[in-house]
Amino acid sequence: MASNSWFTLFLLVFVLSVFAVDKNNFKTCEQSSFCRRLRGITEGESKYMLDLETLQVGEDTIEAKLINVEADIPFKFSLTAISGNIFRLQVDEVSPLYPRYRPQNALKGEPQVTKLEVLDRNKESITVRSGNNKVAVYSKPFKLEFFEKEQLVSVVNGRGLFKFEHYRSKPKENDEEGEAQQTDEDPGAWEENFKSHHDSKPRGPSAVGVDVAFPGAIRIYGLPEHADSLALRTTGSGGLEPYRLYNLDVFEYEMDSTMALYGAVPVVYAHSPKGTVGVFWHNSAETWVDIKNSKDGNVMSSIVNLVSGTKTDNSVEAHFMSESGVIDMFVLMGPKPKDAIRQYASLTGVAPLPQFYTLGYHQCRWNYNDEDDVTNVVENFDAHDLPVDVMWLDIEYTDGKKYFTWDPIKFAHPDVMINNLTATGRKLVIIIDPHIKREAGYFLHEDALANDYYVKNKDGSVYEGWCWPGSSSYLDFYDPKTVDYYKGLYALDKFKGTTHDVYIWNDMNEPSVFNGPEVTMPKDCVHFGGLEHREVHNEFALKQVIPTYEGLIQRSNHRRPFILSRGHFSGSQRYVTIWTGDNAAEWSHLAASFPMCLSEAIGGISFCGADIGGFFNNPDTELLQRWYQAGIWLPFYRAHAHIDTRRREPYLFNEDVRNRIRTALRLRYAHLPLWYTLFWEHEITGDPVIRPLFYQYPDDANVVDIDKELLVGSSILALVISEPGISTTNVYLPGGFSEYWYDIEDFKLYPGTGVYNLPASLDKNIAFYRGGSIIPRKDRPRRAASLMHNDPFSLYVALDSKKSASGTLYLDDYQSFEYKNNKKYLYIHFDFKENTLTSKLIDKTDYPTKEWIERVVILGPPSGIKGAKLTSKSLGTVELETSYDGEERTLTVRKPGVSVREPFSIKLY
Ligand code: NBV
Repeated sequence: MASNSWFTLFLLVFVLSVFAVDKNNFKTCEQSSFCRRLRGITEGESKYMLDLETLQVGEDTIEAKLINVEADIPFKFSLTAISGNIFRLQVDEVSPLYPRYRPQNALKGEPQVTKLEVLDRNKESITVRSGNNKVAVYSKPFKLEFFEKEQLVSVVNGRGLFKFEHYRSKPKENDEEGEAQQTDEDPGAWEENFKSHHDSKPRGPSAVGVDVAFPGAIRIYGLPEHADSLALRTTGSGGLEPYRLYNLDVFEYEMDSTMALYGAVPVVYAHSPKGTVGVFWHNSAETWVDIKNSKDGNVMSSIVNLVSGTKTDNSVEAHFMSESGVIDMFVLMGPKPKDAIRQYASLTGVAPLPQFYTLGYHQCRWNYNDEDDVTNVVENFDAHDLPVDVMWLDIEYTDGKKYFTWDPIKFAHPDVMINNLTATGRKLVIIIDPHIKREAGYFLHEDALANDYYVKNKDGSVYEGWCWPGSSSYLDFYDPKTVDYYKGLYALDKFKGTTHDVYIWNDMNEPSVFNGPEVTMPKDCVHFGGLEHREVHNEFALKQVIPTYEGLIQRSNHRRPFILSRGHFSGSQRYVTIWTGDNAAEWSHLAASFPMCLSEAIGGISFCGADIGGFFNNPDTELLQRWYQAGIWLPFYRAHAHIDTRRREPYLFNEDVRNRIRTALRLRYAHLPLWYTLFWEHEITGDPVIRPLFYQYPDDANVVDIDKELLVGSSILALVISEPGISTTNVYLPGGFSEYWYDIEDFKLYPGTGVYNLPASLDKNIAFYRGGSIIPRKDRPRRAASLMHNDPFSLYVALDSKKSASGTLYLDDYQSFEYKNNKKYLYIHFDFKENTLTSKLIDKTDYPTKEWIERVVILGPPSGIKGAKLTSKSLGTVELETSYDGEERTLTVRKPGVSVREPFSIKLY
């Protein structure tokens, strides 16, 4: 064994033994001083008062002094109307001892304000209006009530849990006589220990928090990332910890847990068939959120309701608690899920359209051993007719975990390997972690030391932690000169061996520090400008991926970047794809992939996936197949496995397994035009690419707890099968009698009347087309998405109960920024009614595509059709061949042969 491998083995054993799954490595709320303090506030009249005598009314904002009555400390309160039915509530210290931090990159820019009108004003309160919405702000006790069209939808500080710990000097421990001072402060307020770690808290306590109630709501969603159900659960009762948002590398994370994971998106949506309202808590410090969800309504209140016939409050609530920063919260007034999610997207941005190939299948493993291994894997995919677009290299490709270098033996000729790959239309993604090996002679480390690029300890020395390379330091992405340098590292002449076809995976960027508190960076580390790590922790990963993104653009400004990031925060969607990290080969982890990615999607991050097969351990073939089948309905489709697992590339299995996986892969590839169109529509509207059922069917109270189903756009409903050995499964089809659903394989029709029990053998891919939609597909099997660019389209016209349908198709060169820069794209609307399919361009743009319409398949077709006529400008009117298949389940119109570029109509007669 080469000494390098011994070292890796040693590290593995080290990591497995020291940091193996163990809840004790991570704090509970009780072990976190600020969470304990804020959670311990007694409910009742708020200790804060708004001094309405200081009220100032502006065009879009009202401002006043908020006073902590007990300590006589003044704060600045403001309420601003933001365009698109959003209110922004901010509280900051008037003159803080240290600057209070606001995240730098979660918002896509300064939110656009809009007019606010005062409706009523007296000594106790002021009521303002913006659009259909009204806010009543009360002075004493300090409280805000939000109304949507006169309906009370949200109450801020109704329970009086508002808290803003102002910065202050540390009280002296001893008075003049040397007597210890009496203090009722939490023992962890000024310094705190966790296991062997000490947090020196040089600035003392600085937490902020507030409770928000959502009267009338029946569920609350959001707060990714957690391995939990989509609907949040009531915390506190039964000892359930609050949902924690603190980006952490949790080794072998467990299911049904409110523990923190790699990403933090502090947005919630409270929902009922009556309406939806959201709150975005704009804060990047460690955050805990206590939740009350009426689905877990407590038994006592139900009994009281029953006996008295009255309704006690069992509404939905969230209590946000952050360690530092300011109170900056956006109330997203909805009124429907779609509106609230668009409002959130209007603040934090959308994912830019990815390249087409990124939606294909990705093959990853920790690790492909060497260049030949990579080449062989792709050859095997080809030999077995299994499509694949991207090969991935994990940390072992580097020279001793020194990122931006190649192992001189195993990856001695990366350019040759990459050219082999790209010659067949494939791409390569390689990993770049944020820790830097502290090794003399390593150019990056030497540059970082010489130019002061690293994060510091509180005493100003360079921070050293332990990660894959051993002793490591961490680039400080808060320092503009580090950011500039980092961008440059991705240049082709700097990162030798890479080409335009190499893309990036930023892993371990929570950041993961093996010997740090809770496996991360100590909170008292210091970033550029004197920022404490405590303030910025959840934003750190986002800070890394921005220069990665810009570095890739700087490198190849004609290709859209692709970056996978593990750590994430609000706003990460503007730069990266994410995945659910180190899951395991267990059925429960397959099940969780749907709610976890759905939660991210409503949190603005649609481009999400889970490691197919499970990262840890070996899946049996049944689990593996179900995973390949369900995974095609998540936006990011990548198989990945831990270094200790058996090889599991799909061609390694027997013919039956291979065939099923091939069928799933081909279904994925056939639907790539739909995925691509949805990503385009996401970019222009903010609508999530995958959607929970409550998003599309907000009036249906039956869907609020559905975790096993999702919608791809509005046209496909997919189900994850997450139990072994089953031959039938239940599926809920929403929408009522008049909503039609067609099985995507045999096109059988099911009206949306609720639960069906359907056959679910391993051969079955369970998904449905919604009647009323037109789904663009490319049905010719290819080896890679990049080889499908010029392929013709098949249009699947799924008719609704009125025999009509509509849909869209977006296309461009599938890789460059020409769609943005020069409007080189086509966005097409298809409509089917009165037996005629028509197409027209939505935007006045052009793209000289060779793509054409190969076939139109009509599901639930009208009967008695004898033929079809196509009319277009260039072809005139031509007769087309038609045929009914499967006892008139479908009607196929063959070879319209018309370019998608020109408007056409096809009339059935
Ligand atoms: O780089 C190795 C792994 C990677 O394969 C995985 O996908 C990441 O989530 N990485 C974590 C490091 C630690 C694995 C135990």
